[in-house]
Amino acid sequence: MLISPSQDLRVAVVGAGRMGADHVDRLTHRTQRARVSAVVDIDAARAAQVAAAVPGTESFSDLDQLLEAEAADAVILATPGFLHEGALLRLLDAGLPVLCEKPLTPDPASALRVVQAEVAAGRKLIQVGFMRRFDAGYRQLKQVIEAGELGELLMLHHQHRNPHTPPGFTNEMVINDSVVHEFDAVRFFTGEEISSVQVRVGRTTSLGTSGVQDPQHVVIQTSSGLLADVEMFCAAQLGYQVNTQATFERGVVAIGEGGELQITTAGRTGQAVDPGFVTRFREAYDVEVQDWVDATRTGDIAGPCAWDGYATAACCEAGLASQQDGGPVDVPLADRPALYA
Ligand code: ISE
Repeated sequence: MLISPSQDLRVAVVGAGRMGADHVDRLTHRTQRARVSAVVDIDAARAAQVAAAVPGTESFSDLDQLLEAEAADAVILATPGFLHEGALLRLLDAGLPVLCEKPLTPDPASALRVVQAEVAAGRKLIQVGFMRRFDAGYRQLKQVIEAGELGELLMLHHQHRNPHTPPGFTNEMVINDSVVHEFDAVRFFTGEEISSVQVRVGRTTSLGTSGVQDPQHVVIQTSSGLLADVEMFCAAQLGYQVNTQATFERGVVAIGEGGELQITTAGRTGQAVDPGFVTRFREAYDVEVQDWVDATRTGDIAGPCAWDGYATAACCEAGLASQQDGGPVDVPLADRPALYA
């Protein structure tokens, strides 16, 4: 699809929950060369309420209505993951580009069906919303790895801490909702597939959801043998923290820590901790959406693709299997189609 330079890309936001509403705000106030043309949510009142914030925006309660009305050039899909497969297959069929919030789908079998449908369509229409790849620190660390100035990358250490667990939180969500980002980060930093995943649990906080083992310790091995470990702590109470330390042959590079204002007041000194991922990664989301808009206008994508969504879903499945007995579990992958070479 080629959009003429004088026209804005018409974007429909499908799913008007927290992330969907955040994308409507971003597209309206901070994104160039695009506008929200429609909001879709199964809750028609919610869709209308979010659409009302942007004059001239239509609202629909169903994706088919949007497609019939031809009210969008592209879609941001922000519904829960279990609804993604059906929506993505319909969007591929309609030839509409889509930025799909993670996960691509909740399991590798359905993710592979989406990959196969895109391969059959013959072009990349799906970008997956792994927004950390657009974070300045992540990009700088990737450059340091590629430049090789500090020698070979030897290990990665990740800490991922959420303030609280939402109602209904489960052990599976620790991996599928949160560690999935670390799987993508390790693949992004190393450029390699992950070959095995091991999840171990030790002491559990008394401040989380009953029945959920938290924190969890995840050891990831890539195809060349690099080891990465993750402390995933979902009810950490302290705010939202995402840090990575990369150990090289001749040094260590840390991202996520420091760089913020050092504030001294009322007998204490230190740095503020972000309340959640929407603020911690606000700039990354902005860059992600702007790059996606600009690539979409020329018929391209600008970031992680459906294959990345499939590969991380396979890692999650191995993580869930490892949660059962704590042992390492291999990550089997289908052959990578030429479309994703
Ligand atoms: C949440 O769903 C996200 O996607 C955040 O980026 C992640 O940091 C958090 O752990 C998840 O719960």
